[in-house]
Amino acid sequence: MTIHWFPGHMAKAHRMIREQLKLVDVVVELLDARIPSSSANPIIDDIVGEKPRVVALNKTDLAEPFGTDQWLAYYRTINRPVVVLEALSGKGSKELITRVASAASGKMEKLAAKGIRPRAVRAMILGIPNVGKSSLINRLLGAATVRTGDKPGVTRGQQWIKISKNLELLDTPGVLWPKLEDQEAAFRLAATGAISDEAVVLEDVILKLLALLAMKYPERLTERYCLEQPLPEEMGELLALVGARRGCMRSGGVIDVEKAGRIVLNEFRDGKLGRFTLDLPNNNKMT
Ligand SMILES: Nc1nc2c(ncn2[C@@H]2O[C@H](COP(=O)(O)OP(=O)(O)OP(=O)(O)O)[C@@H](O)[C@H]2O)c(=O)[nH]1
Ligand SMILES: [Mg+2]
Repeated sequence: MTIHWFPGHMAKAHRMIREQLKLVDVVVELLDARIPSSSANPIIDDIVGEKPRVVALNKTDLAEPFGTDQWLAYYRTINRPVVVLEALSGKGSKELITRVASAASGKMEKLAAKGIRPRAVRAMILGIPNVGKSSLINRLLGAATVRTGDKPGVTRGQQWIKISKNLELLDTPGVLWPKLEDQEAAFRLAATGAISDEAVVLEDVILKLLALLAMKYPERLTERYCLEQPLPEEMGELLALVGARRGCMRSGGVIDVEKAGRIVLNEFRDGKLGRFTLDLPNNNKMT
């Protein structure tokens, strides 16, 4: 299975992002705290150029705290402003605003020195599909102004939103990059829901996820699905056990392993199997 997802709307979004960048003072790079390196766009340096950049590690409620701490330390060593965020609850969003303002302060001072009237800071929010860009904007506004959803590819156009007299944010469509060179990273993107389920062989993603969970986190599976250790080595058998526990039956009393697989995938994505950090800094990945 090769995972690849770069539909036409993403190529178009890349072009729009490059055009809009001229108007922007700061770029907020939203990363998924569960997979900070897999969710980082490898061409972002090229896209962003010299613009000030703030990293926001989002969905930290779904990531392991020790992993998030390691990523915070990493970004501090490379002197990049970084914020821990939960766009859904709003935790960390005030700190993000402060960071954005300070990242833009140099530019604002230059404008003031030229006698240009103070204006709102303009920040663009960039990130992979489904990472929480639109949720962040809604949270900051305190209202469901832009559309969000639990699948990738919800935002299609870009939209400037006035957050306050001091800040305007540009919501952008989630983008991946033309070639997912690192297929392990691509798997993590698919498993966490950044790649459309329709664009992958979902069964393969589920089997690989299950193998990862069985190897690294067997106790989470035994606890959640009331299974006994040791777990079967064959993933099909393991899915059948999950299916039996959850009453996934086809007619004739056959266990519906496909349904069982989707349950595991959804519960992994929702945090019901616990918090996961699948990437650590310095390529010290968890799988
Ligand atoms: N658990 C958790 N879920 C979040 C968080 N932030 C966003 N979400 C969920 O993630 C999903 C995607 O959110 P969106 O805001 O639509 O993501 P997006 O980055 O705008 O996605 P695209 O427009 O498709 O690029 C939604 O189901 C949100 O509820 C968070 O901090 N924690
Ligand atoms: Mg969106």
